Amino acid sequence: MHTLPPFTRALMRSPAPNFAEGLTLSAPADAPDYALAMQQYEAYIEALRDCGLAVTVAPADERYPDGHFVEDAFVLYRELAFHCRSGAAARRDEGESLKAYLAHLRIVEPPPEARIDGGDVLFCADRALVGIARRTNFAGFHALRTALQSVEPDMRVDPVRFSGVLHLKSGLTELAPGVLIKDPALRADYKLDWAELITLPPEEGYAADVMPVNDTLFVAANCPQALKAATAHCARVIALDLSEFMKMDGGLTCLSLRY
Ligand code: CIR
Repeated sequence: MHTLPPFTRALMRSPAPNFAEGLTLSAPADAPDYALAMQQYEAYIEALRDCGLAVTVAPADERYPDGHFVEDAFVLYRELAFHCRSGAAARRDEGESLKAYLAHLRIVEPPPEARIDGGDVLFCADRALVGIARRTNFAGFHALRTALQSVEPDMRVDPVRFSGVLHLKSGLTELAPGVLIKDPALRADYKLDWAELITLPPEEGYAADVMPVNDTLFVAANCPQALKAATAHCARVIALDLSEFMKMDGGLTCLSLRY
């Protein structure tokens, strides 16, 4: 995989007041708080703007309580905008109203049987990994691989069957080139011995979803081991508290599309 140009933009969608009606693997112990979620959301936007990105925030859409997790609706790579169709029926049409914001890119529609959530797609080192579990099927993987290879014919795109977390990136992301950070809850049917692997303690598993933005690495707040690993590998680290989104199984990367 060739080096991507720096990110200059981010697309986001404001959380709707009914965001607590979104999907969860298990009901949160405390109900998510909308006012606090919005404060956390504003801090996230400001942090991306501090990195020099032009951030566009689409209006909330109450039809989709998970609609602010925009990363699941598209995979962006260079001029490609691959429109994902979630394995969760309730989320399958979330991307429709985002297309207008991505009209300058080449939007690719998958075939009807393809299921995919962008949260299952990890670009790292020399390859793209596509998690196969609840939300993404092999038809989705094949469609995305074809689309990515239409941009970069020699790109390595591998399927990764996994369990233990919602999305592949909930449990595995790239902290620095060739360095992966992992939630011990993730079980993946894929060799990771080509990378340096940092496995977090179980209580910090949520912090396995780190977000590199040019020269800055975003990590979840209140996770000391993850912060230590981040600062060891990256000169500029921003820790963000996303407690209210975590209650809805959402991590750092899923709140924005960076490109
Ligand atoms: C869902 O279950 O789909 C949402 N409540 C959370 C989605 C988070 N997305 C992500 O990690 N990529």
